[in-house]
Amino acid sequence: MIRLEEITLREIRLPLKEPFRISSGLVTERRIMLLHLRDADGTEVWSECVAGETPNYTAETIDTAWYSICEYVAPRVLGIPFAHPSDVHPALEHNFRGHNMAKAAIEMGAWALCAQRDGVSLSRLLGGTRAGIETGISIGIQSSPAALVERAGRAIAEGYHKIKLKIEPGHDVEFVRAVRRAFPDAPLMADANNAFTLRETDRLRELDEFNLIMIEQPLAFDDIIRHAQLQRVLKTPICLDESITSVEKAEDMISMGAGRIINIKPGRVGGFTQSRAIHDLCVANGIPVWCGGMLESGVGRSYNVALASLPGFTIPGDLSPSARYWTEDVVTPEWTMSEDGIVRVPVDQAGIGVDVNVARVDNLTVRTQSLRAQ
Ligand code: OSB
Ligand code: MG
Repeated sequence: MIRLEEITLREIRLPLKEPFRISSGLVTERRIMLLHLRDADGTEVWSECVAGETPNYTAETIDTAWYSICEYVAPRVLGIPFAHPSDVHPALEHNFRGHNMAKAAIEMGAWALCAQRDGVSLSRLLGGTRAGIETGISIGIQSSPAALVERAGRAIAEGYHKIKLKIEPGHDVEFVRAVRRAFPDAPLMADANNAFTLRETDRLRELDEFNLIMIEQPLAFDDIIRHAQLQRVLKTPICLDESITSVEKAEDMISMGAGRIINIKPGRVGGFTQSRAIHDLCVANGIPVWCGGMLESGVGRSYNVALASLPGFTIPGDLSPSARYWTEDVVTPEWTMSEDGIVRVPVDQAGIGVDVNVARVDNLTVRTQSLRAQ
């Protein structure tokens, strides 16, 4: 049983080692919400809310999520007994629209609490079967094709199994072509974060010649119908990210042929219960899935790694090691990647598998708020 006694929200600031530019925005320093959850039986865990700084990915931001957790999410869980963590999601959906990342921060924390208390890894509690995850990197938009070739080359040398190139109109065909010419056999993909419309269909079709594993979310964030139109004329598989906010959206994608691959980010879909349902649906329909990232700290990363250990996650995840993002992470040990591009799943430890460096988090904290059961 889970019965949350206290939820503490913290905002920390963590500068990225290299600026991260996508078609819809630029981040140089992350504002990250960490949460500390304490159960009535004394069990404690950390979780992370993956909402960004601005509403350029989904409508949520760290500020809307902070408000939403305090006003709407926490009151629905604090002091309330849940027999199983999968019961939290329905309690957060009833007459409560949207705010998936706010909900997920608590829902995923409930899974971690359960794992921590039962002495099992979060991976195994979720049904994970892998001991290691093939790792991909997401490379932001660069100033020139040559700069992108240089950055991608470094990533390939580091052993990454999937190289995702962020694109937008004007930073698209020539950039991808340059990387493909330099690395004829590299596992490349592109992510447009909604930057195109069907008017640019011919441009997108030019990408077909580069043997990309997939093109992620070329069209609008909430549009399944036009992705279906586009997929009919594209050879490259479309992968949906922003558009998949629930298992029903995943069903729509499959039935309409709007894409052939799904990027599952647990924050975007409201937590692990929905993530697992989407995973199971995709396995049943022969749709490969992979775990995306939101430039998480080592806390959020542990949740992604656990999810990516499920059997249907057959494509490398955006789970780069701590050192790709930060001078110093907030967890011990930091997340590392082996020379052959594998992130190890901490299956031998209870809970999320890393310790939070509380003194460092204290130093980085710019605001905090505690909520308790009545
Ligand atoms: O579209 O996958 C995306 C980061 C922020 C917002 C959207 C996206 C991303 C990434 C980052 O690609 C992947 C990572 O965390 O390494
Ligand atoms: Mg994406």
